[in-house]
Amino acid sequence: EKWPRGDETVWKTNMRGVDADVGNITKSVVNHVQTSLARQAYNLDNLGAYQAAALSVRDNMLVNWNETQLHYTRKAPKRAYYLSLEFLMGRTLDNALLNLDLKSQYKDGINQLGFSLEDLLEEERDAALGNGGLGRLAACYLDSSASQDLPVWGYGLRYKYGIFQQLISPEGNQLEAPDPWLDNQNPWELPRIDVNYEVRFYGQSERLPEGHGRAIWTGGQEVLAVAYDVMIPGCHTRNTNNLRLWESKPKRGFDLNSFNAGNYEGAVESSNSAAAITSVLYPNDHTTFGKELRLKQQYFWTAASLADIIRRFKNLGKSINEFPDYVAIQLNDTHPTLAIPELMRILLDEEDLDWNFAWQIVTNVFFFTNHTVLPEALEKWPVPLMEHILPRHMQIIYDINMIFLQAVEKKFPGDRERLARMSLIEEGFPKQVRMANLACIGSRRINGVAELHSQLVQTTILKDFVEFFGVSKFGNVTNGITPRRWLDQCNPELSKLISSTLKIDKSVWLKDLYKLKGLVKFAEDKGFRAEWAAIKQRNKERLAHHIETTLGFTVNTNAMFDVQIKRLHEYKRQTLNILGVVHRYLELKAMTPAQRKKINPKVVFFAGKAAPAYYIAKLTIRLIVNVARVINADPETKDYLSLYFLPDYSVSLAEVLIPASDISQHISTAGTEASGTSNMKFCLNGGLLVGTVDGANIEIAEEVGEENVFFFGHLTPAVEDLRYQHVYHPVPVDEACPALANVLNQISGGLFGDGGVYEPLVNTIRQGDYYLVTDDFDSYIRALAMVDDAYMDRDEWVKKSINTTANMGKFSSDRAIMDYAQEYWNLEPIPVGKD
Ligand code: NBY
Repeated sequence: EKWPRGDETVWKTNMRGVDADVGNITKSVVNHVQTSLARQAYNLDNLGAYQAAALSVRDNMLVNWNETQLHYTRKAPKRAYYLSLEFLMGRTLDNALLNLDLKSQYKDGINQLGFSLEDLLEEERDAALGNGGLGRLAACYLDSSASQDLPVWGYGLRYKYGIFQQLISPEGNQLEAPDPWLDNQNPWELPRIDVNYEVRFYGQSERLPEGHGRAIWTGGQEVLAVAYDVMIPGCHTRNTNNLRLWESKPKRGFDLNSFNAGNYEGAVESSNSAAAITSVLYPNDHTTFGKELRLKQQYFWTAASLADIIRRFKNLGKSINEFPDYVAIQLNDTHPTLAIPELMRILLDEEDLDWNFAWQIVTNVFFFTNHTVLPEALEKWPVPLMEHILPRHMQIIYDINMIFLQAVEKKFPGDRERLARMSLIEEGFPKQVRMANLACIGSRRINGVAELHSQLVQTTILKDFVEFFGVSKFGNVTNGITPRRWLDQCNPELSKLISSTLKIDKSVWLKDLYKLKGLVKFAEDKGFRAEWAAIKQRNKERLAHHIETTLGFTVNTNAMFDVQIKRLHEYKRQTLNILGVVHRYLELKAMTPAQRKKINPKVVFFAGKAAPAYYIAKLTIRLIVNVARVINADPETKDYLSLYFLPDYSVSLAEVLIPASDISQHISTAGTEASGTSNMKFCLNGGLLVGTVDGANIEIAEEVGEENVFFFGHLTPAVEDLRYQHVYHPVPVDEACPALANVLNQISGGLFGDGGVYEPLVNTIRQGDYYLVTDDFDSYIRALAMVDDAYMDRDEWVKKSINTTANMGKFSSDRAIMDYAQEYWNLEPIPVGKD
């Protein structure tokens, strides 16, 4: 058949490229207002204008997207796929305009049409398809893959509802409301009704008698997975990658058999249950609940993604044993681990390969990233649930386990405890499948997300596996962040100052972040320091303005801004922070007015969501809100200390908070925070850290110099011992830490409203103190005092700030993604339009 059909010149002359010209931009925006939106100039509001602008930008992205996909198809390189149940994308328009280098033209065009681009940007709802660091990391890696011209696609789920909206009741309780982010239509997605797969659940699996591990899986429920594509533009490159999100639909709108039998409700119910699979993101970070629907989400998504990947591979016309030469699949935590038995099922039952051959392919395709060593976060699925929903996969998991344990027995004869620890099945009532063990033995390589964390993975949760496979199967890729969103987009003034100072176009240093080193020498330049400080001040005013307009509070912008923004969790120790605030408040109260005048004024900001069922985390929010209520109203102290809990933390709120911070807190108990990524974002924007010797804090200090980080607290090796002591000697807070005891007594005594309410929270410290608040409190208070002292010498502080930003090159997600490409996936950049 001839392609293109018809007259080739008609096709060619009508194909458009990216329009950079303001005249064409206004033409395309107006065209979208008239036709796509069916609206007119006289009744167009900001939302409509945003949608038209977004559709116009989308047209430009699509030109690049099409070209990129065609280019990849022609070159047929090895591709990598990033499987993540979460992509915390935030807003798209500003990022797309910057990556396409079209922002100033659109600004002019939008102005000519009587709107302001800044206003339109605010109309966009965040795509909040993630919980926290893990989901945002996936989004940064997509940006870097496209920017580095790597052929990488993301695969995820198109949740109808993203992470819940957080409301705070007058008493200070977190309330959760749904996040119907698709209600205004989403201009950034392309429905691909023609790209769909059937996914089976339940039914029966029958092993074939002479089957070499083969079986036939039939019956049960079949659900349709429909693709939605989201374009991922690279920075200053035509490469535009794809994020494919699956939506679940009933295979037929109605089950006609039930319908004909008069069971109308039953028919509708089956259609409801299919759609339920992708209806909502699970709002837990760091705990698993073994919910049936969550398991169905995981299988639905891995099955559809693998079917799609295999179909694309088969179009190359290669033989199946070449699969690992053309495909690498990165598992973002254990959530997609079912892809391992699913690929085995396809190779055995559909491709007729024998077991060993299939297993060899599988173990060369998958790569696994671990994001936590906290025991409560390690995914386990009850065997009875797995047998019910995925009977074939349970058989395969048993087969994998049997063969694996035979090999372990051979290497370590008679070591029954080792076998029990390494088994894919944890004994108990019920038995459970250990997903981390499965991900580990089914993958080519395994990595942690910062040096310390990767060491802990190898010496704690996967120690036995290191002894079995050898250490070379295990590695580290320290996390990174995209400097496009987390500097150029969120802090445009700083970005401009950097370009003009270094005399390097931002398109260059944003893609080679080590270039920031050139700023070091300007730390000694007085004029430069003044400009640097003035930008920080304007960012503080921008945040204050945001708070004033959204919450109605007037924030003191002459104060130091101290920020802790992250999911609420005991291991992250927001408790330590709020107890520190109370301590500071009590000290201020004890001072004379003259003494107070010498104090460095400070505003403390918290933001973050608690998992809806995490009682202690929610109580911590309540305490913060009520401490804020009291101290912000105290006329004696409010000029020196104020406190805000900003509701409904999001990517967009982070973009306003981070550039405004003088200091931020990353204060997890040593050994518990795998990496942290907001620590990198603050430092990149010239904010300093107060933190524990944990996660990526350690590597940040290595890069920027220990003199520029305020470290405190016990080190990882001490943690286990201290905990052990607490078990046998319930923490004598009064002797161990009188300052903390005083704070706890004030809270219990009702200084911030009914003290009884906070007893369960206070008791986590008095009894057990698993996260060592008592052990680290004095050292924490001393670190904060050092922060105050350092801030008093503003010139020195600004030097620290400049030196910090200047030494953040390592933490670009471009470095991280190239590390994955080279050391894990064996992937080459495939730039569009350069050959
Ligand atoms: O991943 C975070 C780590 O805590 C942080 O230190 C690290 O920087 C970041 C990126 O590597 N982990 C995280 O965000 N985890 C989750 O959000 C999460 C979500 C769901 C579940 C477990 C963890 N789950 O089991 O459902």
